[in-house]
Amino acid sequence: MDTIFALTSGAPPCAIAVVRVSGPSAGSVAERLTGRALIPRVAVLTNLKIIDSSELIDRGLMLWFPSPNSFTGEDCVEFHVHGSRAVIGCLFETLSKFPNCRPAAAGEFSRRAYVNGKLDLTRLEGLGDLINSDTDAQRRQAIGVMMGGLKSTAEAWRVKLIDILTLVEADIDFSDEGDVLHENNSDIRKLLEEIKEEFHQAILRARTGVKVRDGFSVVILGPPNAGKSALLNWITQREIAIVSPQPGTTRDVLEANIDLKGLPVSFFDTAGVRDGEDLIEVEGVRRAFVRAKSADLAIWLTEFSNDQRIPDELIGTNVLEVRSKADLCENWHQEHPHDLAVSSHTGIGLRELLDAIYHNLCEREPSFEPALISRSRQVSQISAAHRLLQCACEADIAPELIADDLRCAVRCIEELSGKIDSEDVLDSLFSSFCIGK
Ligand SMILES: Nc1nc2c(ncn2[C@@H]2O[C@H](COP(=O)(O)OP(=O)(O)OP(=O)(O)O)[C@@H](O)[C@H]2O)c(=O)[nH]1
Ligand SMILES: [Mg+2]
Repeated sequence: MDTIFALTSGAPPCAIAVVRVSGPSAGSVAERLTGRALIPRVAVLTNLKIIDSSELIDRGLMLWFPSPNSFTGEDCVEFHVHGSRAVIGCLFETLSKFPNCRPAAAGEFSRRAYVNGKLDLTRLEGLGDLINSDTDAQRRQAIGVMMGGLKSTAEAWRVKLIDILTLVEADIDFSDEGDVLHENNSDIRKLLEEIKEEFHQAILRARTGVKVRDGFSVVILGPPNAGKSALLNWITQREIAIVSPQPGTTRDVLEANIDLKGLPVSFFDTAGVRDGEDLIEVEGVRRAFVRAKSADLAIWLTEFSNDQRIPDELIGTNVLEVRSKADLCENWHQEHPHDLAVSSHTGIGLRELLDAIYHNLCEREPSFEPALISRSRQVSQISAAHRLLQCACEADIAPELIADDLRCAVRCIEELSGKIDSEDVLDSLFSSFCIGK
């Protein structure tokens, strides 16, 4: 087994960089670099020297985590050095000179932690999401999973399924007829229905979890010159899109992400909707509608003076009608009291618009409690278990088949926490983790 190393802190230059070394020779590497005896779990200020030389690489902290009490479960040492490219480069070059010591691949520390039983897959996925979290909702969701929320839920499901399986197997052993569930076993049916419903609710909540993890999308559409680009710039507080009085300025779909009260939301600015001859503009409008169709919300933005109705292409899309350039219509409050109106020039109505967008997105979700399921891998495992239970719940099904469905459902739930034999699945999972994790 190789000893691996990587930078586990952010990109240099930075004040302090943390370099993690894990594997069988981590201890001897640390002793040779520092010339000191190792003290477990105590931060030691020490010199780090180039091997077989008195030349100093840097002076920093060393932390020694002997196996099994480390992140990976292996012998592990961390060096906290100054975060310059030169210091890290010199330290890496020195580490590479030790036999069987090499840079870690993406997710390799996590994979070793998983293989050594330190963390199950759900907790590692939670850890990955926590590291990648941009907004508070993402952080709250990820920390719940990282702390083992999904692991313990999956374990409870597994136990319930096995309990029902035991009852079904007893029924098979004692039943005279053997072709349908024994009459006094209506409680088996009840238990099957209950856990099926639990899976169903989990799948419904997962929609929110996936949204919080991956982000919501809001597309701004409207006629040319409606002020779509000015609105995007105001929302993001950046000069992302070109704003000009010339109709047809925006042609491509432009994207910008914001943190909307804790929700990750991507806003898209699009080409003004009109029938035109210009091929590029026609393509821009086509792309605008394609983007809107898969969006969580489309904003149809028009000036008060423009009565262009919501295009048919948006039928079936969640649309919020908004009036632009409210500053040009002094009496809009009296004349259009129910309209949502904004001005990117004066800021009128923009807070209200963001509130309306937030509520619109929230209303469509079953609950905004931090969800435990937020990855498509997890959703597909639970959906598979749910489908098996739907089969098991069918009337007149032989107990042997119910037992089969239950066994398969147990496997699906076990795979949720990572009892996965396939190396390919593990390869693809861990390669999505970053280097140093
Ligand atoms: N008075 C006023 N003018 C605005 C407002 N928002 C945008 N404008 C002006 O309206 C013109 C068009 O604005 P854009 O944001 O480029 O409009 P657009 O909808 O992106 O236009 P296209 O990209 O051509 O479809 C520019 O001259 C803006 O300065 C507003 O709130 N009030
Ligand atoms: Mg524009």
